[in-house]
Amino acid sequence: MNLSKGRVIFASINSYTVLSENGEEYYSVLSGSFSRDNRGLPAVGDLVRFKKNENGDSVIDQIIPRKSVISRKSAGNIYSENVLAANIDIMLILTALDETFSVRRIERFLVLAKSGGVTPVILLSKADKCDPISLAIHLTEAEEVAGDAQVIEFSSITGTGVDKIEELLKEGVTACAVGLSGAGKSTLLNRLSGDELQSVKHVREFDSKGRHTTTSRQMFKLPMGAMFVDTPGIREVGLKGDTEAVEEVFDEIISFAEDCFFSDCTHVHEPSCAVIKAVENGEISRERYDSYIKLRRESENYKMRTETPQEQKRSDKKLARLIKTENKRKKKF
Ligand SMILES: Nc1nc2c(ncn2[C@@H]2O[C@H](COP(=O)(O)OP(=O)(O)O)[C@@H](O)[C@H]2O)c(=O)[nH]1
Ligand SMILES: [Mg+2]
Ligand SMILES: [Zn+2]
Repeated sequence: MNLSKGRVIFASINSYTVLSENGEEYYSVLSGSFSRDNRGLPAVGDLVRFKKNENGDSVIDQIIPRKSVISRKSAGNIYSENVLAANIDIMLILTALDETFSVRRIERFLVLAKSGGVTPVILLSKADKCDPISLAIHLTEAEEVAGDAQVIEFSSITGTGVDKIEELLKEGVTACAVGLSGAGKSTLLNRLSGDELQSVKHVREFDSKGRHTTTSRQMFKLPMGAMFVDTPGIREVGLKGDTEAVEEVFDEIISFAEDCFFSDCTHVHEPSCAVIKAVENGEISRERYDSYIKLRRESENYKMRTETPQEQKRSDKKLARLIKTENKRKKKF
């Protein structure tokens, strides 16, 4: 079979747009022999092998292994993975400098980035709406949770800080913007791209040959060279079972754990716990600690629910223990 290589630049329910290596766009569906193995369905950013048809459209046959992925837990009570984008280099975590500002949400996205092998950058948007004092406070708050991630405040209206974002978006880079609906992702995309992408929110259409007739799609080429994925607003950012990613994001908390009495200390109820001590004497903020426990529990919960029956049995016991320790913690604080 004569397969071509391309990249998914638009994905919806069994309907995709694939950009071929020579820059042509093809309307695509999955082939009958599409192998789902454990990567699931194609997502925006996926590199795929696809077969062109005589009528000008195409079928996707397989996903080429991903080098990174932005994925979360599916919404609600479903314990499965929902891939937002694949093969992403930089996750642009947008948080508006207004009443929606939340470092807790930033922490969540940082875990998602670490977990998927994506470099996070924290973008504080709508700087024009924020007075200098609040701006300085929010900037410090963001830097406190950022770890090694860069923090940039910017405004798509005045252009402040946009040059710093542009510097990151060179040829060969794929960036994905995430954040609450209304955080300013699409406005940033428009600012970065100039006028060409005004049709961001238009419904896409294909001509009879299966090619795009509008400029609308989910992944865009920016004038500075990078590809930019604009995600629709994300309301729920459920974590999957990557507890190591949580520990990485909260590494200053973990660094205290070396001095805990028990080597398997959960830092919830144990005596001589150096983490709890650090919370009590103010070296770790209560909010930061609570956030760590919450995200860790969420990850552990996912992990347990996606295990095999044998693993599940062991985990049930562990879960019971966790609930017990959690109740003790509630009594304690
Ligand atoms: N004042 C101000 N408003 C902005 C800025 N960026 C976006 N907005 C406004 O915020 C609203 C939501 O922006 P949008 O880009 O659609 O957010 P998205 O849901 O994250 O894509 C729109 O009314 C924008 O005009 C900014 O830098 N400053
Ligand atoms: Mg948008
Ligand atoms: Zn401890």
